[in-house]
Amino acid sequence: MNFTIEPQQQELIDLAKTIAVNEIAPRALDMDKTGVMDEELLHILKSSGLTQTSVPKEYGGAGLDLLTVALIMEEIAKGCSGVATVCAANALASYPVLFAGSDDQKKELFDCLNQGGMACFALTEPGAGSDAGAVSCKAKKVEGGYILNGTKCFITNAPIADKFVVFANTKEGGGIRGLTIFLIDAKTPGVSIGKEEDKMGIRASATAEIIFDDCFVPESARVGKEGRGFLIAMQTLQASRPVVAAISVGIAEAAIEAAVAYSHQRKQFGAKIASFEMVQQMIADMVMKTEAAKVLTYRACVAQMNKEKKAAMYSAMSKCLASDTAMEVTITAVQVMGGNGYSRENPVEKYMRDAKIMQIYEGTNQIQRLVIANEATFG
Ligand code: COS
Repeated sequence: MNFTIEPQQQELIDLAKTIAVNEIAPRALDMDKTGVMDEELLHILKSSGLTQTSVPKEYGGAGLDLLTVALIMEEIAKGCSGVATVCAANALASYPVLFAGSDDQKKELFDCLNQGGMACFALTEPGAGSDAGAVSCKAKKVEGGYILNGTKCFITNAPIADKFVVFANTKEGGGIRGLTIFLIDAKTPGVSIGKEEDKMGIRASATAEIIFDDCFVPESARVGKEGRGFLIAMQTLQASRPVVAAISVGIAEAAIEAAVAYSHQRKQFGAKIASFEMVQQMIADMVMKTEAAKVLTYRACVAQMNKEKKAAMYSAMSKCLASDTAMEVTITAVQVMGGNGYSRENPVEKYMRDAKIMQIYEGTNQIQRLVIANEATFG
């Protein structure tokens, strides 16, 4: 696999690394405890371009390719994967507009992100998660636009978003052929934020319901054609899952770093535990599996960038392998660190809680295996 990172793109990856070390990691445990994103940190992320990684050059952005976005998110996730999730959610919300939006819609969303605005991708509902086609939020056609009614749940960034990319059904009987996308301003009458989740991990990122109550949006808010929403949702998730993989790799790398550092410092039976073969075996497995997940993640980005036929399969494989690896590696890191790993004074128990969501969001790993099996068997 060959890829080159342009010097300008490398600069942003290096900047992400510096910010992760100096600004994110020192605040991570505090944000984990309070469940609130640090305001000053959010400002730093916005002003350094890390919330705008998806903005194309022609709309005033850096025009980053997917691999660079993934490498940036990997660095941010080493500091805190909740923070990486906040930044990546803006990219996730951008893809439907990039793939199907009009020039005006792209301008609207990307101007907002460039000015420090935030966005969210609102697909999930109480009855539509893995079954993304089962969206019951209704968009009824009326004179000049649509009226939306329904509730979205588990929406990352909802409480801080200025723009919502919303999936609603325009067909009477529902079904995937009725799924339609709308770009909606958070201040639109009839839109409100519902219950905010008190989550196990990635607690720096806010997750909440969005409620639409007779919310009128003009026709110009519709992104792409009526009924094209499911296909665009699939294309979006295909593009975004390698980013989840990269965040997972970042978590695993942070866990390895903490476990290795601890193994050099902790002494038992008169020796550093790093010298014990059973500890070495745990570390060898952590490093080996993380490296494999990393290579597959970058491969999935390249497959997506080159529009390879098997890009959807690579995307699903990278997300599935990297998140399973992050889970395993973080559990092992806690084991290496023993009681200290279990303590909230050290970050590895946070990494373990954070890793769990990587196996769940943007399509559970069971769904990823379905996608992989479909392509491997019938593709
Ligand atoms: N790119 C483009 N089109 C795609 C696609 C992709 N990656 N994946 C599927 N499609 C298309 C198919 O080609 C098919 O089109 P036609 O009807 O024109 O033939 C259509 O979408 C339906 O595909 P399929 O029959 O495979 O759909 P299923 O209902 O069986 O569902 C899964 C497929 C389960 C894979 C899909 O619903 C899914 O990904 N679910 C998880 C959703 C998710 O990630 N939710 C998390 C919340 S969002 S953060």
